[in-house]
Amino acid sequence: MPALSDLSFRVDLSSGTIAGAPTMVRKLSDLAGSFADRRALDAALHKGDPTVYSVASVQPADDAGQLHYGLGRLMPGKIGDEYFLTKGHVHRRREAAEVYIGLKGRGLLLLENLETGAAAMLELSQQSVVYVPSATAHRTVNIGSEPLVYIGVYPADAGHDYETIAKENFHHVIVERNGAPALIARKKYLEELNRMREE
Ligand code: PAN
Ligand code: ZN
Repeated sequence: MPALSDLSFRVDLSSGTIAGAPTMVRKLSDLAGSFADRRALDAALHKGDPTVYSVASVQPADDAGQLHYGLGRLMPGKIGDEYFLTKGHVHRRREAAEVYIGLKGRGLLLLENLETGAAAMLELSQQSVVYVPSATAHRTVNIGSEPLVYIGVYPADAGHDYETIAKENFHHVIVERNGAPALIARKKYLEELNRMREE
């Protein structure tokens, strides 16, 4: 654990960085398995491979009882009708919860409880805080026109399980419908896409 005097960090909301903290970047090509509309994704990748989001992580100590946090910065954009999103995960230690604090921009958190199948989209913007309970997969989406910036605080021993999500993806998508975000079952959305393309 660093000295008490070294535990304050300055966050830069415009760059999404924290002085002294490592930043991880995910590009569109890293999210190939995340978006529903493969054709729209291929078309976008043909034009380039932009950064979709970054996370600057502060991890002062790793033992149980400690906390880690990440400053996320998610760019605005869409693949087909689906808003730019994070990969999403469930915590490896299923009981580990998380608190998301919105700092800038307009976003939503997609939550899916792995045990009950319940799903919801919750506001994540400048004046909202979202509690992510145990055993709940979470993915951030940007529904605005500027970068969405937020902090997620989670137990140091939570761990990130991306494999469970990679296997089946989230069962819902957040897509733009009549100019507003809508939560739709992935299966239904894919059926709609196929039907539209057959016509
Ligand atoms: C967040 C996420 C961040 C990026 O700090 O790590 O939003 O999303 P992915 O980790 O799914 O790529 C968090 O939930 N940490 O536990
Ligand atoms: Zn998390």
